[in-house]
Amino acid sequence: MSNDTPVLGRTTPASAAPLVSPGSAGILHLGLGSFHRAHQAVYTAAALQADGGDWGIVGVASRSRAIVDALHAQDLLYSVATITPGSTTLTVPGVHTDAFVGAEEPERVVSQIADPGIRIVTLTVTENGYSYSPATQHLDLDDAVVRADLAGGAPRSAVGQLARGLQSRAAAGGAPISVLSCDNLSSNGTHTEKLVREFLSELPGSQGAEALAFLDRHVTFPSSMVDRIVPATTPELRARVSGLLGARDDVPVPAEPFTMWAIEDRFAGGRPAWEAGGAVFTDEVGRYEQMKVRLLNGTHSLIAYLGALSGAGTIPEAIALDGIESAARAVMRAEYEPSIELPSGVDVRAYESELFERWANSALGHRTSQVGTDGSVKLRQRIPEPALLALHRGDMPHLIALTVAGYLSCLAPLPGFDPGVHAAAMTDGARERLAALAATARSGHDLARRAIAELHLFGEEIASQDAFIARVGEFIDTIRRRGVDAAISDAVSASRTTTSSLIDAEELQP
Ligand code: CS2
Repeated sequence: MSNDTPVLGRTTPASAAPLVSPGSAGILHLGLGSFHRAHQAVYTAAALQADGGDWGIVGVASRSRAIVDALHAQDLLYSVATITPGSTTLTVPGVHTDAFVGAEEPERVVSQIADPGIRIVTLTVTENGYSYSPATQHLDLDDAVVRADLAGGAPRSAVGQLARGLQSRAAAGGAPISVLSCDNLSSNGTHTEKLVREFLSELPGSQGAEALAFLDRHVTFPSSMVDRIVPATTPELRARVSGLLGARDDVPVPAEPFTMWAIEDRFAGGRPAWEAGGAVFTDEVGRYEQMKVRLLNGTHSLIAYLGALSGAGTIPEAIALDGIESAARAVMRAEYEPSIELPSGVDVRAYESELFERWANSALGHRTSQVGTDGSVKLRQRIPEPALLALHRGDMPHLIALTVAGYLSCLAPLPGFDPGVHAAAMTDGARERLAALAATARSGHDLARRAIAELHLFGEEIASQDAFIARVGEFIDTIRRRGVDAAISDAVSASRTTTSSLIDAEELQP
């Protein structure tokens, strides 16, 4: 790309015309990361093209000034690169009317939520961004940021910003609004509402009362299930996109062709015609979420941890390994499938075989370290409920136990065990606490017991499941002594011979 190449922007011939003008925002979005830009923004572009409306998006990056500066330098335009091994297709959504950094201007987040022109607040702040305790599932009152937000400082947590914004909105007349979580949390709408209500209830005296009454009457929190694999952008992608576009784009977003959005249709102040982009409005969002969070995300975590331990830097490299493919099939069929109620009309075999195709998309370069990051909060969503269901019906969920063993082996290796570079690249808020436990653990079982039973890493109920904890411990020891392949093969054969297993062992074959 030569220095004369123009930067993507409204006046660049290469740019698609933006679909919105400043001042036409109806949506405030918290979490201006890649996922939002390749998912909700694309659906909103389709809605605006089909149906118009004042549904421009004001994007709030939680901390990153770099993304906000880059977007402003490009008149808030960027491209989404839909990638397969044989093709790269570009689109420029053009739906943002403004962007700013929430950590720098928290009061602006509050006043935007109070602005009657804004009728929906959407969120992609990751599983980590909801300030709840994984052990109790309630607002984390031990978190220093939550405590400061409750004490009345400019709010820094997403829940604090939502609660303070809704408080101002209630005081300013209380125009109806909806808050739409787009993160991989089960019952994400209900969960977000619970946390906002807990925040308001914790305020001293009757400070939160007006806002709580406003929530009862004019605020809805629809749940939604979002799905699109969006890896991190690389310098190589930037160069490729700029070449194809004929204009420099510093913040393109790579994404797979597959995309899905299932939403509960409960919007207090109206909504864009997102169905124009293929969104499904349904009363069965809970089922979609459960299917996706377990079959896709739960299995994704297994692939990421076992892959990293096998030396695979990317998900397609990992799933190409026979042992990991068998483990992925076994965990889906024997442990996740029995735990879900399928949405009407969904063919689970077709859904699963599509998942294997999506994971095999080698052009995406989706890293095992990206999927393995933040396991302490992600696994809390993906693992305990299906594991407990299996345990309560008398089955050991060997492959879920192996996933947890893979996670602990990556993040908290026992002394003398090196999980490799891909595990080292995973970041996790619990890493330090887990490393301290591992440093003095006498065995895999000791480590598993401390993490699950003492730290309550996966909630309270599973903390008392001794047989499960022992199985996790055995796998940690096997990984350390005989290698990850041996642990995979033990888990897959144990899963096949589980006497009360709901499925025929033959079905585990691809
Ligand atoms: C992944 C998800 O990083 C992860 O934990 O499992 O981000 C996954 O790629 C998306 O949920 C796909 O929709």
